[in-house]
Amino acid sequence: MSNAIVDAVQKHPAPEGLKYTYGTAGFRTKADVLDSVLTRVGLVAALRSRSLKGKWIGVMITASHNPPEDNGVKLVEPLGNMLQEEWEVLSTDMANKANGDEVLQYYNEIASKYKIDLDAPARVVVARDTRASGARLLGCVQDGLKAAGAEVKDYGFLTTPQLHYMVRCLNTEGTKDAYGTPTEKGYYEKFGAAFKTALKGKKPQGSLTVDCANGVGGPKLVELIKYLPPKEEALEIHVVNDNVIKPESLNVDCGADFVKTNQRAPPSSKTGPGDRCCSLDGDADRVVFYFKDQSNVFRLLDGDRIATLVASFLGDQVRSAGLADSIKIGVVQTAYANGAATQYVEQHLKLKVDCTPTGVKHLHHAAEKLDIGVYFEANGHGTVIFSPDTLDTIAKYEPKNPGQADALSVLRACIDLINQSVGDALSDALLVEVVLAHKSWTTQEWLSTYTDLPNRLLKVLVSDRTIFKTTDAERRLTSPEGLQKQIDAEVSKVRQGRSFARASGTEDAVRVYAEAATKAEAEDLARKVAELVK
Ligand code: NG1
Ligand code: ZN
Repeated sequence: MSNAIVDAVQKHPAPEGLKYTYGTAGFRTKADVLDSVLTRVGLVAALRSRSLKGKWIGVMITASHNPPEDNGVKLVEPLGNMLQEEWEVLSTDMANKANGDEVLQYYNEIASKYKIDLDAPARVVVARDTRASGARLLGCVQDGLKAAGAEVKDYGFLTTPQLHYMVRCLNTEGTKDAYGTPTEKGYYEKFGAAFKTALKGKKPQGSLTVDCANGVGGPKLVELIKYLPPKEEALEIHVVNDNVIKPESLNVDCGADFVKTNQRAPPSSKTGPGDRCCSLDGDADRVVFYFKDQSNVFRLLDGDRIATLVASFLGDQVRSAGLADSIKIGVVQTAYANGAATQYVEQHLKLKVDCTPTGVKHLHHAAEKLDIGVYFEANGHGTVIFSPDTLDTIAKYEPKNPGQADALSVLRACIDLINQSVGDALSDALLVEVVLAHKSWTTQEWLSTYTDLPNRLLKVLVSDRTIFKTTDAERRLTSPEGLQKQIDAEVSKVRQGRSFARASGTEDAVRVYAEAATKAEAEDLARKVAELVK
């Protein structure tokens, strides 16, 4: 095995002078400098699996919402969670080893430090999005996995959440926690059936137009539709921007990130006032909704809106089922959540809100502490997780009347409809449709639950972003010294002001967020804070 590892690493030499970091989204950068990283990630994946006695580990090759020339890779833990933090550090160190000998030495060091039996089985699942560089990078991972003697299942093209689903299914097969059949068909059957049951005969109003960012979500949604009830009985879906034959069009002028960042529909959009639309990102783990109102004004329904909608619906179902005393719902947000959304959850829905640092793993961990944890980043990445005790309570509960029985069956179907392993744009979009259908709400009614505070997000290029250190879920700076005081002074000058600055985990920049009572004040505050950061 030793020679094979050295050979595989030498086959994909590391470019000189580059430093790689396993960040919030795994390794992510220009695709043409990633070959060496992918081979090393293959080795780490094999080690991680062996350290867990041969449990399946996932490797997803994607750069999500980033431009077509980028790519990336992330590792998935056995239940579909993000990689453990300790292993992120090991991955970073491994990615930066210069040559075959150093890599082999580090491989053996990890094995001895974690008492990993190198003869134990290693099992790894791989999949990729539709980027042109994906096939080459897959080859690089395969070389690493083969050298480490791992058993590999290659699922070809999948959305990121589908890969997480496969990993969880494979590791729970045949147990009491079995999550589903680890095939694409199994995924579509599970979510399709849950959608039908959760609707309970209610027909969503109008149709839904789904912009697939010209990414892998397009063909997968087309497939999923075949497993949904016929459009005459349930939901009519129009799939747009699903051109994966032209990978250079991925995320270009379309997709969830374009819509959220630019606060407008993709220029190619042909929908009219009131038409319900949503956009996925390039690997279909984010979704945002939107529509044009009667005055043709673009209206965004982002991750905060999905969280409030879903939390309120699940709260209603839990109450109607007679379970309000035993099950508590909470919402987890980041500092980017609009202040009006936080206030709506706390004061109107009367639910607890937790705030965590940016990055889904932080939200996920916080949500795991709740009976039902609803977590979404404002950009549309999120899901709902149910604790094992809550699942047990819901499974065993005997309804006392037909009303309770109805609510209970909807609740049970929602558990199946929501991807428990990770935020899943396809599953989230269907969930939103279920909630709107049950509430008989249009997007306008959904929007009118509260009014967003005007806000502005700016990206500031600085010479060294590592000097920006934060506390309080990234809402306050502890370094550079004195800067937070200056920000506070600016915030106090505007009505309902809130602003914070933090170093991005995925780009070489500092992000500045500001919100205030009026658009002018929010923009002004963002500009002033950005000036202070520069
Ligand atoms: P950074 O670059 O650390 O702000 C961005 C998003 C996160 C998360 C990650 C991973 C914003 C403001 N930040 O993180 O929410 O999704 O990318 O994709 O949207
Ligand atoms: Zn994504």
